[in-house]
Amino acid sequence: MARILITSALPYINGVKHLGNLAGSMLPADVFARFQRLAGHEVLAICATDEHGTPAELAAAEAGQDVRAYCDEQHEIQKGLGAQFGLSWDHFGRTSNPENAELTQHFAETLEKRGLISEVIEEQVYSVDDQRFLPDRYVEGTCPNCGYEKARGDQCDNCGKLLDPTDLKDPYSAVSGSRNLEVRETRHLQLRQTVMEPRIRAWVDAAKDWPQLAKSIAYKWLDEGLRDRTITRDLKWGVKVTKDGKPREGFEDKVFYVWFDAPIGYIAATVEWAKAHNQDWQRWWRTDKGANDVTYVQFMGKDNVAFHTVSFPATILGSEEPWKPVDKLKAFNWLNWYGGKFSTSQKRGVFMNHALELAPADYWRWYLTSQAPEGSDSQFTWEHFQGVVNKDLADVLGNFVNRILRFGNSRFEGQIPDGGIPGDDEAWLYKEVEERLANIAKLYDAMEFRKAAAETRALWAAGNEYLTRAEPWAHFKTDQDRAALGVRVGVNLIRLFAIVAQPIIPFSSAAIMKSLGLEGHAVSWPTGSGEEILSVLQPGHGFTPPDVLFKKIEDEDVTQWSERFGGAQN
Ligand code: B3M
Ligand code: ZN
Repeated sequence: MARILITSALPYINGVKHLGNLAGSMLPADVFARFQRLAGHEVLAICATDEHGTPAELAAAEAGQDVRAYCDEQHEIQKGLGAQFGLSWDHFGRTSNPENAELTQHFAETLEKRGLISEVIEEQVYSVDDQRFLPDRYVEGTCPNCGYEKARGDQCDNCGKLLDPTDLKDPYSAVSGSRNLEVRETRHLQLRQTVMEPRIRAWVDAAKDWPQLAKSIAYKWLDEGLRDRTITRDLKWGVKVTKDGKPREGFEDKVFYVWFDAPIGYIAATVEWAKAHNQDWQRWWRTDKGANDVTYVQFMGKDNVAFHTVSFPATILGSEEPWKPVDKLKAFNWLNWYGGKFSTSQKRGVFMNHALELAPADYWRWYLTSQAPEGSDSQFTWEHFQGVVNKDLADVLGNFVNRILRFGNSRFEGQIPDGGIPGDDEAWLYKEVEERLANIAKLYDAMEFRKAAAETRALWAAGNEYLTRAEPWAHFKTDQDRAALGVRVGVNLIRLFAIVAQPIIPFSSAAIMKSLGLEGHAVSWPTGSGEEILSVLQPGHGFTPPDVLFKKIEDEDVTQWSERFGGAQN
């Protein structure tokens, strides 16, 4: 039994997340966590809302709310949506909690003692009309890289380039729209990443288990050369800057940069979890306290990779304290919305709350996992969503469950029948089951989610193929034992299908288990020979056909949804 720590990028607090956010971090992290639990490992799955920085302040201002009140409300909303999507976090914390402030201040003070932080005078954009500095997203303007006119001070949403507010052309204040801006001097703390560069490079070189996308992004940054990075901002909302545990002189009106405290939030949320459940967080995070046998896996979209392969490692390695660094970093490309981008700020695409009004969580989970933007970006369209769900869930899995349980119900009184001797058809099936189960497990371990879903579907399809070969309904009149064998194997297949489906479609998996009278039974990833796996449920075991498992998505639904949410016309 291994111990696996799983974190997914912390969703910003600034509103409900869209399906792209879900597909590129929270959902695959959950699928992975569920699989590893099934496989018998000790898993700790941690997430939290990322509540600091300009995104939070700007969203609160737009909502006309005090930022703390806004965060309280949005945290509950995101937590609730996560639960409705079946995201099985062990803990969903908040970076605005005291645990994170304490750790963030600890890291900054420790890094300073190691000579890795320096106080510098910086030039920052200042708005004369707003009488304030405009860090990060408080300033917008034209991207120097691609010419996009609504680029934000920290990053261009169009081309993805990370920016400094002073890089923008024709800048204006996001608060007031004022163009009466100046560059003024202000005191800040910098993390000396330049000093850390060889150390970080050596660490990336040694990282054997990172999938390709993460590794190539890490090298791109290292090869461009690291820059010292300012880790404080002229803002009110955030973690206060301290020295020796007291407010730091000259920094009374400043806080740490959100990207400095957010990854520390992974640790802080684990501390929250430990307090809530009387557990030991250090066992997961301190290599001197047992975390050396933890495998730590991170999930995130590609735009977050640099922060996790360079900046956060600079923080924890630079502290020279025995923190547990990431072992495997899984990054995702974009899920696109009709060829364009999902966008929170522009409210384009489908958001988690609306998605649940349209279709059950499992439809989304299946679609977003089987079409995960792994090797390249993937494209969402309503027709594609309809096609995938109807084919895979309704036609392949749902149809199998219905055929067997209906037939078993009408011909064998809703109980697994005895009789029949396994022959060629069963031998073929046993082999299929063994091979596909091994493949699925291997693909999950490698975090190849699209392929794991495809192989899961192939296993379901093998069930249908078995029925085509064994034809229990055709044999019922002439050879009842053969029909009985088909049903017995079929019902066992249903149990197997529900278990292997559990990481991706947990709600449907539970519904199927319920129809087999196995509601709430502890399950684990099936091991043993195909024959053993398909004879767990014995003659006499009762079942009830479920109501419609997967209602098909109709053409009218697609028409309606396209009208409501747009699509091609965007
Ligand atoms: N909140 C960005 C994002 O949601 C950021 C991730 C933080 S991970 C520590 O894309
Ligand atoms: Zn750009």
